[in-house]
Amino acid sequence: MKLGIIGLPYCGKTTLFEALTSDYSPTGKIYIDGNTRIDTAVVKVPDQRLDWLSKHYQPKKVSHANITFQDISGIHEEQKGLSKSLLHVLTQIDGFIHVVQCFNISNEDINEKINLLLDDFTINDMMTIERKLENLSNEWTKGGGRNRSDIEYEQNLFNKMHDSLETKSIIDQNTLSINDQKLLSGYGFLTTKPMLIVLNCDEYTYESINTINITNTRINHNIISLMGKLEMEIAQLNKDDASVFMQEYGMTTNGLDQIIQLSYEILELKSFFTVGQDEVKAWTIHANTIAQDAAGTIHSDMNSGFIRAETMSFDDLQNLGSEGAVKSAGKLRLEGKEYVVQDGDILKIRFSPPKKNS
Ligand SMILES: Nc1nc2c(ncn2[C@@H]2O[C@H](COP(=O)(O)OP(=O)(O)OP(=O)(O)O)[C@@H](O)[C@H]2O)c(=O)[nH]1
Ligand SMILES: [Mg+2]
Repeated sequence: MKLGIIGLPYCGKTTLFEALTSDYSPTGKIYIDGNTRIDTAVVKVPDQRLDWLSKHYQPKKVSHANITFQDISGIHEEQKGLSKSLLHVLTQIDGFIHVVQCFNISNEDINEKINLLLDDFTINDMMTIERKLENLSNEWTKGGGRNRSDIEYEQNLFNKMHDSLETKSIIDQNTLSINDQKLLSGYGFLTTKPMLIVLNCDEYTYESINTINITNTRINHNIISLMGKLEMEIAQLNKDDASVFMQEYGMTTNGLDQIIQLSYEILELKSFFTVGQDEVKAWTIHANTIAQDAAGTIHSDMNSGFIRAETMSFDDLQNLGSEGAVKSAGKLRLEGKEYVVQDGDILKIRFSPPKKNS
């Protein structure tokens, strides 16, 4: 899963990227044209449940869930629209962290800063739809190809999305059927992708940021404020020094962990665990993943030969203290392949291995 860190020039993208990835070396650096540069790093998702499980099982190895961040430069204020090569990158990404400069500027300018980029996204999706409608209309006039009712169906769908962009500035996925969403998934519409807005403050604006009325209707709860530069400095300190530093600035939470966890949430990801003496591991799945598919993320043989998933919840294990106690309390379940795996489930997959050719 890949999140792109985007924003206007000098808003603090690289500062945030470096803070988020301070423990990891970037895995790749790509220049896609003269203006655009992409740095990539894979980061562990902090999870207190995994910490507890590794204390409990004392495994040889502990494996966290991962998330990939990309620092994407090259979006410009003065430029009208997004360049073709940049668009290509943005459409491939699963979600965005949109950094907004809230240091050295007055509070009144913040809404404007947020909207500049969001408007580009809206306009871009509109243009894609208009091009598509034009093609559909040509197809209709020419005839001889696809069924006319299929063309009409798509025309209605794309017109509906165009209306949504005009009234709400986004393509509202909630108004689309699952089939329509599938039909549209290849287009990579920017306004359908989840976005976390990070208000990047200094010590002065951080104090007052909560009183700012963010007026944009496209934003709901996916918004967080932090002091990017301070977070980067803290990320480079050892644990003890970091906590002294945080106390000094009245910081009670680790902003970076919060961002990583929120990223996971906006992408609608969940974790299940596998446990044992060899390894305790967090696995990433989409919300609504069924047990057989979850098993497939561990190994394809577990998917094809799936029998049952022995399941307990992390909370039950933590509250009752041992697997034996969970079993005695009747809370160890045998779930079938259609079971929708819940966040925090601990699974043992029973499966029949494929027969070897003799
Ligand atoms: N005061 C203050 N300065 C910051 C903060 N975050 C970044 N800066 C400064 O702003 C400048 C730009 O920061 P970068 O992180 O390079 O911004 P960027 O968005 O990556 O910039 P480009 O990639 O050039 O578009 C640097 O001089 C940073 O030190 C912050 O939270 N507070
Ligand atoms: Mg940068």
